[in-house]
Amino acid sequence: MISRRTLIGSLAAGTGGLLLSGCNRINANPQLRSVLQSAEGLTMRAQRLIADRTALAREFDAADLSPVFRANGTRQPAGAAYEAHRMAGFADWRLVVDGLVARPQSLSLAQVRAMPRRTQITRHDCVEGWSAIGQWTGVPLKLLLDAAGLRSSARYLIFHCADRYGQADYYESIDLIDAFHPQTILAWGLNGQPLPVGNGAPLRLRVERQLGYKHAKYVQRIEAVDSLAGQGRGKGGYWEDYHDYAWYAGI
Ligand SMILES: Nc1nc2c(c(=O)[nH]1)N[C@H]1C(S)=C(S)[C@@H](COP(=O)(O)O)O[C@H]1N2
Ligand SMILES: [Mo]
Repeated sequence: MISRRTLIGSLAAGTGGLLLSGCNRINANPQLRSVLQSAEGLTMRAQRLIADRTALAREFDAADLSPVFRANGTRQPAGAAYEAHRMAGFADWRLVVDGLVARPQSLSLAQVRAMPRRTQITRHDCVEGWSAIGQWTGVPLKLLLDAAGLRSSARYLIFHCADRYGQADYYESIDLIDAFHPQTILAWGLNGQPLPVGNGAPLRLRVERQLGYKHAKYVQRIEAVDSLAGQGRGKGGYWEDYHDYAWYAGI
């Protein structure tokens, strides 16, 4: 597995600047770079990071779609329970939204699909060094959170997945800036079709300002918490816990 640093370099080189974020633009400007290396730059850098986080990820046209959207990591959760759901067309799948919420939710796939939807064509960037452009359709996460009524003590959302990866249950987490970002959706459709099993059926997270491993597939429960400490090994996700990946994987 290549490191995240290597990946960013190779992605940036391979996409002719598409992925270049504020940091790369700053690096090209020696004067600004020296300011940012100073103590004063610390504040500026922090502000820029916060300001940038609400910006939209680039959206593409239908002509840009990858011919095949690769499936990566778990391609089908093991075990009889998931297999039974798959055979039943996920009719009995439930999405639970609980934890620090006023009104815990347990929604069927039909109920999730009946909610207002957003469709977006975006590029997925995996740290293993590949990217793909797909069209995702799903419910804005904000609408699920509004239905559940987040308590003011909530700081993070944990996405509990139906698969194990390696030795542990796959999970991921995001903060509320990403949770309420307009392009953050719980997707049930890919390229105009129901989400394939390989890509996370029946529901998977799209959190477009972050790298691929943050996009939890096979989501069965979204838990609002005030700290990441009680989950897994405490670093906020499977890759964070077991492979030292960064919790914040913003792009
Ligand atoms: N539940 C679960 N979610 C997951 C993974 C996984 O193995 N299990 N792999 C992650 C990684 S590393 C990537 S790159 C994307 C792959 O999404 P895709 O299969 O649609 O390409 O899912 C992410 N979410
Ligand atoms: Mo990935």
